[in-house]
Amino acid sequence: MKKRVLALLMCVLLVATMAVGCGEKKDNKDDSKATTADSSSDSSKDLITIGFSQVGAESDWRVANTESMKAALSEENGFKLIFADAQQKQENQTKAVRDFISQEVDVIVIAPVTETGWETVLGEAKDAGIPVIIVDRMIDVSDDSLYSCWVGSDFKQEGVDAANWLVEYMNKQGTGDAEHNVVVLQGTIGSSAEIGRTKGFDETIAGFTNYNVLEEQTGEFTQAKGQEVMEAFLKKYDNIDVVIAQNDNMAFGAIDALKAAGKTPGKDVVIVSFDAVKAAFDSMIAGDMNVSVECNPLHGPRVAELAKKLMAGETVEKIQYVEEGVYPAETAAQELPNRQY
Ligand code: GYE
Repeated sequence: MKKRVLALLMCVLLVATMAVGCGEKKDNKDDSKATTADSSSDSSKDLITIGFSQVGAESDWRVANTESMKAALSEENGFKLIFADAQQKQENQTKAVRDFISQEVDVIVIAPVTETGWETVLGEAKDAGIPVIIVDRMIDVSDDSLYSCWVGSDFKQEGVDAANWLVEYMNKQGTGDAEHNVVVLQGTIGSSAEIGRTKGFDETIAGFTNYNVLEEQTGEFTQAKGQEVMEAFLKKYDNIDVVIAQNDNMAFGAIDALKAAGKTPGKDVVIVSFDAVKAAFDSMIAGDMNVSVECNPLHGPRVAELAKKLMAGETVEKIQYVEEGVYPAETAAQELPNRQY
């Protein structure tokens, strides 16, 4: 019995000494080291974990977008980024978002492949209390509380700009009243970039009855598919004098197809494109492309700022458009050195 009491007393003493030891440590010199070590592990705990579901790597634009996001959502900037490439398939994005939820990330960022099909999985993110930032393309949901905010381009305006540029160009060439036969290489069907550019262009050009849109077909935003679809158009129609390519990479494919068919893109056939990536400026300088309507992919810094604000409980603007211009061939040589992507 006595032994037990003694053992108990010793235990109490030991615990008390340890407690005092801890208390003392707070004030002694070693404390600075402990604080530094603690704060560094704390700071790694403080990183905001972002799960980013990216569309894929289908175009120069997309690659520039990924680079911008990775650079801005870096550890130095206070983030831990989990990056998932959906390879242009929305079902991969749904899976990625579910993985992010089970990993309990702080914020989910999605560049959606298509606009529809988001309700269920975003409902799951909402139930888990994880804020969602949509970037680049938009989503079509009836309940807009399923995402915190969106940042991207006004794709319909880009389509309007393309049509207006074309009409003005033909007027300047002195062929404003002539018949013009247009083919359109569309992006991924159901993506905001395709929907907006198609609508903006079609609605505007419909106001000019001498412009005939012969056919619109998807080239999936890739160079290879753009070339393939253009080859098929060339077999079917011998009177094409305008190509609207809904991104630069499809335009590059179309240019190759036209050259292979003995045509002179940029002259016999006017090439109107979107994105304004560096390679498009090279193509304009070479005389192959006539214009590229800008679409800015450098969303990383805006997304980083939004994520920090959301984590701090601040309110953010729901919809944010980025500013964009139109770059015709005659400006290309002067503009190329200023291009960031
Ligand atoms: O135009 C295209 C890319 O959604 C704006 O996706 C983006 C589009 C861009 O593949 O090149």
